[in-house]
Amino acid sequence: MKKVAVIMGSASDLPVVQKAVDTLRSFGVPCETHIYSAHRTPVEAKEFAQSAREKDFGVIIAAAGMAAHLAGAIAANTTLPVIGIPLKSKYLDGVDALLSTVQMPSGIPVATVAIDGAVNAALLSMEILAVEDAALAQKLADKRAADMAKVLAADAELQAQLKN
Ligand code: RP5
Repeated sequence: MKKVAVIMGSASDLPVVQKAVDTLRSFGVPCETHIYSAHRTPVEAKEFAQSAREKDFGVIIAAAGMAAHLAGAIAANTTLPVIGIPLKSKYLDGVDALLSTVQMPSGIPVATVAIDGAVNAALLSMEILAVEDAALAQKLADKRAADMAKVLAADAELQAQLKN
């Protein structure tokens, strides 16, 4: 199976990014996590992106806050699919990172999830890998079914409480 790379701009991003790593691990999908910054370590970020395909990565997740250029900078240096996670920061609540990540120029796509949307980033990365992996696709379908059962159980409980 191809690996998923999970890159974050700073060690301070780890509490949110950890949820992506945990989600990938819970599905048994191999992943590798690094701290590379578009601004503070631009050479390392570029070299990682340029070598990712030959290192057997299939998808790259890139998480950053503030003027979040990491996902775009990585996407500029690979044709692997790149998923951007805009991270919430203390001044602009993550809208700064959301706009920086989502508003990519034509030709360099970044699939942007919600602010702090680390779990969805992991799920989307696995949906991409699952195009060519039936066993992984089945695991994703099982999770959807389990999530649906939880909502239906919560509704049944609500109906009983409210005596609808
Ligand atoms: C971004 O700047 C990082 O992704 C992080 O979200 C933000 C702040 O970084 P630190 O100052 O906490 O290292 O590049």
